[in-house]
Amino acid sequence: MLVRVVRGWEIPEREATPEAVYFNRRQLLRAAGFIGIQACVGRAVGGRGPYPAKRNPEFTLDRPMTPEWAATSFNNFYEFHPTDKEAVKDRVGKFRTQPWTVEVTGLVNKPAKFDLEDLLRTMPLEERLYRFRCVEAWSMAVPWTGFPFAELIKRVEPKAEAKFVRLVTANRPREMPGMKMAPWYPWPYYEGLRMDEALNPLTLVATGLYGKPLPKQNGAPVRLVVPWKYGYKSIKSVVRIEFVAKQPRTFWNDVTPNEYGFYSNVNPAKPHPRWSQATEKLLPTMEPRPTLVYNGYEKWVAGMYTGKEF
Ligand SMILES: Nc1nc2c(c(=O)[nH]1)N[C@H]1C(S)=C(S)[C@@H](COP(=O)(O)O)O[C@H]1N2
Ligand SMILES: [Mo]
Repeated sequence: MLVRVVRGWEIPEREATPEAVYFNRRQLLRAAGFIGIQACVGRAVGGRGPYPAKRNPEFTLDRPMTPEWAATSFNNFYEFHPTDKEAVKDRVGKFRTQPWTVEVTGLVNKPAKFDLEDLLRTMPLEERLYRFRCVEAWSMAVPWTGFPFAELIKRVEPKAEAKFVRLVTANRPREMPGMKMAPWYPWPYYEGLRMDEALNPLTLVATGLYGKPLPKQNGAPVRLVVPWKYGYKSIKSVVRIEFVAKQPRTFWNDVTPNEYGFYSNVNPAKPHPRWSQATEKLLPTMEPRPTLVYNGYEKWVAGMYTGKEF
């Protein structure tokens, strides 16, 4: 109840308050014990499973890690709220993430239905610090837990004709209140990668964040993380993975084709039709920072491209 009252005065104020001031006030509230109750409750349930996983030292950051409260309270997840990023976390309660099955179909020798618990037991989980850049120009830097997508792909043995991978999010309008608010979108959310992009060692299947299972607002229980591409390629709450011969359609490209392409590689030199991509703003201070080509992952990914796939 207290949280409700607080939100009441936060919302109008926020519109007239610079982001930095707003977020600092949240930090104060948190220190005073008004928010952050979730952390204590989580501990009491017990059984941390595979978390935290061992950190892979290959991936280091050039900026401070985003505080956990910021990365878990400022979310794009249109299925829960199509416009208010701070409302998402308060609207995920009905979403059931257990049990969870990921179906892998299409041009593979070994189609499979993976139980998430089995994946957690059998995949090589590790922690990676990655930069994450939303096309809207905010960015964060967070510790994901997960395994390389390539490990899962190996298990299903794609056929030679498989040239692309298509991924689909859960379709549960009764548990995802944002879907009904925006019925004109082509639900369920879908994304895709070229096969070499899917196999690139950077492409992670994430099941955790900050050494704990993924919060629902961040795509529980399993999502993709493609750190050199704009955030919308990192599809959340994945239920189906299909191996296909032709470049699949993608959600944002279908909604706004002149603004969002298939590749969507981060590029400071290519402005969005409605704003520049030359700088980004770090959560939660919104401090500006130059955008890096391929989000700083050129060394790992530039070899896959001719230079035109932006
Ligand atoms: N299913 C689904 N996946 C999604 C989205 C979404 O609305 N639905 N939003 C995307 C966008 S635009 C971004 S920036 C990231 C945000 O991830 P985060 O909330 O964990 O920061 O998720 C991506 N994955
Ligand atoms: Mo985004």
